[in-house]
Amino acid sequence: MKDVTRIPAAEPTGHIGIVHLGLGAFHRAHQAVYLERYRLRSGDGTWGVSSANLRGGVALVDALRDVGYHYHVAEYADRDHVTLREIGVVEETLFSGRDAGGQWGRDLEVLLMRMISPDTRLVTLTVTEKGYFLNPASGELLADDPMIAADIAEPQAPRTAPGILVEALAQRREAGLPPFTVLSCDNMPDNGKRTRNAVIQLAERRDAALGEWIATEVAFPCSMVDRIVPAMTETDFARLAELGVDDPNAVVGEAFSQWVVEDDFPLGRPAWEAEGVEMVADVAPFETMKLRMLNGSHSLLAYLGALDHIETVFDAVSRDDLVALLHRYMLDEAAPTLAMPAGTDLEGYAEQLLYRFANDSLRHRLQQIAMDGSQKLPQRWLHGALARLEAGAEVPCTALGVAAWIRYTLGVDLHGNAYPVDDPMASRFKLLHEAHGEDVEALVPAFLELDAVFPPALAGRAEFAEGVVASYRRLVSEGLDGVLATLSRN
Ligand code: NAI
Ligand code: CS2
Repeated sequence: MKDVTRIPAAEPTGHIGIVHLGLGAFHRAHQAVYLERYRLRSGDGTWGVSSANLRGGVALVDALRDVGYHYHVAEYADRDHVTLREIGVVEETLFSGRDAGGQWGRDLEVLLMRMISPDTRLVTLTVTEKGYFLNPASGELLADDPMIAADIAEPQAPRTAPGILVEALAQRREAGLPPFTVLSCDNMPDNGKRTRNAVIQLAERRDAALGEWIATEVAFPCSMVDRIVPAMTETDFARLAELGVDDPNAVVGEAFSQWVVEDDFPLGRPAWEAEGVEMVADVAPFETMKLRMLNGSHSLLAYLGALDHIETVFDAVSRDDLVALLHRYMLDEAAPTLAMPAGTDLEGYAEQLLYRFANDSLRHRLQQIAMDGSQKLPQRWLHGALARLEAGAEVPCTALGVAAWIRYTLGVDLHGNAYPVDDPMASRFKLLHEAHGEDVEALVPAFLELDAVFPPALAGRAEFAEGVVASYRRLVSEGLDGVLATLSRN
């Protein structure tokens, strides 16, 4: 018998205090849930959200508008225990991407108007790691990227998240208004600092004084965000229908949720601590822990599992050998690189992660996690691996992960099944595979030379390159079973 808790939405107030960029599944199942719970408990209706998509997703924007913006979040502790929340705190949805006719910025004017309203005190973002247009390894703005070049050429008609932030801040400055606070909720290291870099470097190309003003006046707190929210599948919608929820805009996620936020909000913020938001002075230890242990493990499962045609995280952790690999990776290669506050139980955290990965109600597809590896792996594996190697330790699990990622970018798994490689650098990978084919001794170094992904200090370590070459050979010749058996013996 399912144990279902149903929680209706609070009354809408029409009072927008937050603008969000990136109306994806995570925003709807994480930030919006905290804000809905805050509104329900406190009765403070001044933090309604206007949420915009800048890249695709116009159908969702319009679908939510057509139903008065309410949608459902199903929070699964497991397949028999679910909390069904109705969310009403998102009170406006906007689209400023390119539409089917090739036109950009349908609702850009309204979006900017919202962002320069004195009521708007906070702008939050979930635009994925690539949505900041930063070099993943160095964190520098990709000024040559065509999207950023377009925003430099036409700053009043921005298309990117950094461009929209710069234009809105420029208008607030001209109007003599204090700046809103910018809170990134994406899985990037030092996500607040990186967002600040992107915005300042773009603003400086427009007006040095504007760049200076943003550098001194705008707060960009960092945050660690955590809740597993897979992309919806037909199975998910069917399960919700069984619970009496017919909602095409619904999202599912695990019951677990965490949000650790640097407390730097000059214009104020919701008093959301009672909803479990942890306000801290320094987020970095928590961010690094989560990125290296949780997301690092996710990426290991994604590339090794996808190459063996495994579909979901749940399916992957049903294999003892993959669970053993994660355990070893987390405790031997990730945890030793972390500087956590005294009393932090990293072994307990690792066990909790394995428990969360085994949540049988989530169909978290490995291919979704495998997306954008070039943007994800520096913070998930590579910075940690370099620290371990510099400490004189070995990183066999990470070397195997990197080998699996390189093989994954070929676009065909070990059983001959093809799949699309979704990554901003996919065309570059294709050229490398075409150039080197099965010559692993040449292919691996060619990938390690990608300094947008691999820190040169890591790429230059012979023992790391040799470990990746050996793992690649074993993966191709022995398959997943064989390579994991060999690793467990060493
Ligand atoms: P999603 O696919 O549902 O939504 C992605 C969002 O990013 C969409 O709004 C899309 O328009 C926007 N976007 C994509 N590329 C963009 C670009 N170049 N410029 C501007 N906007 C862009 O994905 P989801 O699940 O919402 O995840 C989004 C991000 O949230 C992740 O990349 C990650 O950083 C963060 N996150 C996700 C978690 C999850 O379990 N889904 C958990 C923790 C963090
Ligand atoms: C996942 C993350 O898609 C991915 O890369 O590793 O979205 C992961 O589910 C979240 O960070 C969990 O908080």
